Amino acid sequence: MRRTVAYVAAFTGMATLFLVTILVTALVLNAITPRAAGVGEGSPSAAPSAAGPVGEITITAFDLGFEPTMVHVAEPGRYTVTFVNDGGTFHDVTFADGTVIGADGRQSASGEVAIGPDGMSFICSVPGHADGGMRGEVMVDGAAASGDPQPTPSARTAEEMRDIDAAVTAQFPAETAGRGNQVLEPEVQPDGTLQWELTASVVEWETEPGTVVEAYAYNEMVPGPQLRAEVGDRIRIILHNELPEPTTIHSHGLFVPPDMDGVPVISQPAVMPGESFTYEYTLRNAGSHMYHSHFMAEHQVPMGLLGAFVVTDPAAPDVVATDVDYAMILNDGPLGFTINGKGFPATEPLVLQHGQTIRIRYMNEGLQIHPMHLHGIPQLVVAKDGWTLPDPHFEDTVLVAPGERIDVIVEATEVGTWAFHCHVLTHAEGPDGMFGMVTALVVGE
Ligand SMILES: [Cu+2]
Repeated sequence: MRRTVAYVAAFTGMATLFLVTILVTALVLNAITPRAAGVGEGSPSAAPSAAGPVGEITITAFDLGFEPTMVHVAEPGRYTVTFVNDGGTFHDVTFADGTVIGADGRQSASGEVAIGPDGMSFICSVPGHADGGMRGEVMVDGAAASGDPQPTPSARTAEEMRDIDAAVTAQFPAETAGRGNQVLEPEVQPDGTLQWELTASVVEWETEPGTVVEAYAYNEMVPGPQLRAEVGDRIRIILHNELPEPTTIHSHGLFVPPDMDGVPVISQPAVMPGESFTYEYTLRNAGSHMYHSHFMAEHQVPMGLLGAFVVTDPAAPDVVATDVDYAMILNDGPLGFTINGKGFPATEPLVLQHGQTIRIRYMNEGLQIHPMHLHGIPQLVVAKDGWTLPDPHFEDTVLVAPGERIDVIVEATEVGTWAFHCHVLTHAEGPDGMFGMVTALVVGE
């Protein structure tokens, strides 16, 4: 029933947006200059003056960003670009005119780019990296000093900016391949033990329409399958490692025996490629918990080795029942800024009927803080890290730090469509409009 409501609302929204999408897409196709057209070296377009370089620019890349993000030059013209890649993996600097200069990790490269009077934006064109923060801008200081109005990003007109923004938003909720965070029913063993098998492997994952990145996944989904059980349950998780590197699983927030804690050497040997490992224990504490890799976790977790582990306690008198129970996993890194493995406009809207309630279990598996701001309706904060708060209180922006789980209850008192996004604004909006950690709460009549 609830699923039907969500489906119908999403479908209706998509149908109404469909015509708009067609119109706006036509406009945008005319407006956007091709970005990564000239992959290779040099600029495909001629410089304003064919004379030699007027100066030098140095841009340093790291995982995942540029230093500086704002490059100041004194005048328009052709510049020599030194690209230093301090990151551990391939990055490039792709300018808005199509000029691409790339280098493997710990390598450098050079090239030339022609900067016009309004400056030029640049990104790393490796899928997911621009959304992960690899964006910058070359600014021509003389232009600003001349008294002219500030140039708009990439020298777009106001109409182009409006139409590009509208074209992205009109796609919401966009279809993409794969859906993470799906509840995986356990296989109940003869002795009552709840058993799940999780296979870690490398997959191709579509984070937003047309953006397919390499990801690490449990059972081929990002986030991995959602596990649900009750306090007192005996549980068994069998991990199969099909990655090209070692891994382990740590059950984050749960009381477990020390040899089930998933830290290589300290609790167990690393699980090598082709090997399996069985985690087994009895659940002692309820709450919004997580499971994730604890081997090179700074790499494997942002790549997708994470999932929700929700433990309920039917005997707990202080836990409020809601109509909808929703785990919202936040992540950042090589897959971009994601909510349950997807970036806007491919994020999933939350759909409620007027008067219904939802428990949102925020879980931050990323490396950055994400203050989650819901428009229109306050959020009642009821639990932190699985522990019920003695003082539930309202917030409109709920800060979720790395590793934290915050539970909120939202009552659908206000009919309408409400934006719902991370309020670190660079996680939610860019020169092409909204992206990343943005979704919506839709409250029907
Ligand atoms: Cu954020």
